[in-house]
Order: sequence, then structure tokens, then C-alpha cells
Amino acid sequence: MKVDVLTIFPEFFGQVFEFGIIRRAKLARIVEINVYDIREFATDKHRMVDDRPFGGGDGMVLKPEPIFAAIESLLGTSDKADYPSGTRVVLLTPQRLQLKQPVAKSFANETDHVVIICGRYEGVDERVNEVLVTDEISIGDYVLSGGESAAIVMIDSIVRLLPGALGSETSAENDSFSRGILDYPHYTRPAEFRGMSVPDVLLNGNHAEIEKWRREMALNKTRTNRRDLLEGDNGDM
Ligand code: 6GU
Repeated sequence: MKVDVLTIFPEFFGQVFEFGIIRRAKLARIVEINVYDIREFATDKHRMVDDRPFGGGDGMVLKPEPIFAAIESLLGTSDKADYPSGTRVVLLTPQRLQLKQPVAKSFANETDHVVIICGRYEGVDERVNEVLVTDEISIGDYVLSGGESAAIVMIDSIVRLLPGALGSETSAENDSFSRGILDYPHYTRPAEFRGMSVPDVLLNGNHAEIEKWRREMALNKTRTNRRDLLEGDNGDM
């Protein structure tokens, strides 16, 4: 999979993709992640990427020209009807579909090229949305200063689902949410720590019992912490 990030703050991404699973996926060539400065695609002499909103109001709006130029340079077209299959152009903005595990899965399973436009300021010129963007995505109901941190969240959630990214010793199947419920509690050594002991069932080597206990604990935790997940409509897709 190739992931291209368009941002006016490329330095923001510094080392974030250089750790753990994402780093390993990059080294294994499971994913390639490129960060592009939108300003590089501005052609006017001041390299302007934003301007005041028509109609008045606070803040600045990201201009369409450099974003169109960037998409044309990356995809060879600026019409989403002509994108190759498996290519999606995401606009990260607080006003849309929330990123949930099924959304991350659909990107991991159905795309091989994702271009992520990081929104900023008061917004992005709507023509970007109309013509270039296939998926508008938010990461949750709170306000961020821009889409950059959301892009990191989204990339992480997708890359760890790519075949081979987690290696053989772990599996995304057991993650919280992958089965629609939370994860069970985990323990490691020491078995006794400051008077707190690990549940006996985990120490007796009976795998069927351990499975059953974990399932019960996961369900209990979900009932207590996230009852909405058990009640069907939790906003997924
Ligand atoms: Cl994707 N962008 C911004 N600016 N704020 C957000 C968000 C995205 N998702 C939640 N809040």
C-alpha cells in the first residue's frame, strides 16, 4: 500500500512513522508513506496555500489550486471518476463519517493507494471536496487544530491491519473492536506483585478455560465501559 499525505506542516510528521509496527511495515515494504508539503505545489510567487473566506468570517481557508496540482501530480488526474480502482483520496475534517474499526478495515482490504489531505484552519475550499475527495473522515467528536494528528491516527489504524504488518506472533483478530467488543485484561510476570495476584485461571494451563474466562471478561468490560457497542448501533459504517 502507498500512503501519500498532503499537509502544510510536513515537519509535523517527523519521526512518527519510525516506530514499532509502522516502522516494521515500512521496512518490509508492506507500506510506503510519503509526506508532501502542499506549499510545494503552489505556483504563485508567494506560494500561498490559504486565503480569506468569501462571504467573510473568521480564519483562513486552504486554497484549491495547490491541492488540485498535488493530486494531479500524484494521480495523473484531478477527477475522482478517473482514479484507478483501489485509490481513495481522504479529506480529514471534523464534519464527517467517524473513523471506526470497519472503516480502517475497508481501507486496509480494499485500497492500495490512499492520499490523505490534512485540513487546516477554518476549512478547505469546498471544490476540493466536490471534485477530488472520495472519503471525508473525522476521527471523533472533538475539535483538533488540523488534520495532521488525525492522519497519524488513521494511518496507524490502517497499517496494522495490512497482511504481514503484525508479524506472526500477534494478530489483529484479537484486538479490541475487531470483534465489536473490548479486549480482555492482560497479565504478565510476576504472578504476585505488591499483594496483587494474577487470576488463577491464567496459571493453570487449561486453554479452554482461559478462552472462556477471557471471553467473559471482555464481555463484562464492554458491558461496563462501552454498553453502546453491544447495543448494535454504534455508528459503524
Ligand atoms: Cl479529521 N480534523 C480536525 N481538524 N478536527 C477533528 C478531526 C479532524 N477529527 C476530529 N476532530
